[in-house]
Amino acid sequence: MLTIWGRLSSVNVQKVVICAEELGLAYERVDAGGKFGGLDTPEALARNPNKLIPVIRDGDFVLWESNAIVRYLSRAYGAGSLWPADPRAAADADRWMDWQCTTLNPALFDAFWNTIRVAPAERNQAAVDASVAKTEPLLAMLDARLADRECVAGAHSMGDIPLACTAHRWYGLPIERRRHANVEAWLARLRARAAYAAVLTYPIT
Ligand SMILES: N[C@@H](CCC(=O)N[C@@H](CS)C(=O)NCC(=O)O)C(=O)O
Repeated sequence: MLTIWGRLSSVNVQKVVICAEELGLAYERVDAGGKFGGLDTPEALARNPNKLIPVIRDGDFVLWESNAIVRYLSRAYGAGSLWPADPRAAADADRWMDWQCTTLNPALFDAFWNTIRVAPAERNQAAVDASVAKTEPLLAMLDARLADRECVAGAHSMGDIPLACTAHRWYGLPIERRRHANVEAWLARLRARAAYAAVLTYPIT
């Protein structure tokens, strides 16, 4: 049985849960992190010395880093579906996963942090504005990518999962944003899948 440690309000945990749901895996999710704590017990530290979630255990194999977990589960249990059979399609999906964690997520983080996690009186509006200004061109890039494809790597794949979690967060922020019709349509298509619907209705907190 697969065990997933992490609270569902974390985008990084959301990725792993969507992946497990898409693959139809039997799993147990244990709330950890945030208000649940539990990241600095000796057992948790042995699983992940970074004191972060998500972490999984699959048999005797323990793994942390959300995108690495999505890749592992996809390759182990979704060869030919979440893990595309064509090496170029797999690399394409992989590339968009890296882009999510190295480029898109850092760009929108300040907008998320200051509008959701920081008390209104302490909000740094300049940081929100800078973050939105950095994120909009990236979403335009994703929008162009999705102009002639169902999903980022063609057919639905692991590449869509991290991006969808970040896009869900973006569209849940109380900010003014531009319309990106292809991104919005892609996110709606993903939300229509049971695995995404189970997670991407979770409020942004
Ligand atoms: N690069 C890591 C980042 C993990 C991370 O930052 N996790 C956050 C939640 S999104 C965390 O554990 N925060 C501490 C907490 O929730 O208590 C990954 O993608 O898994």
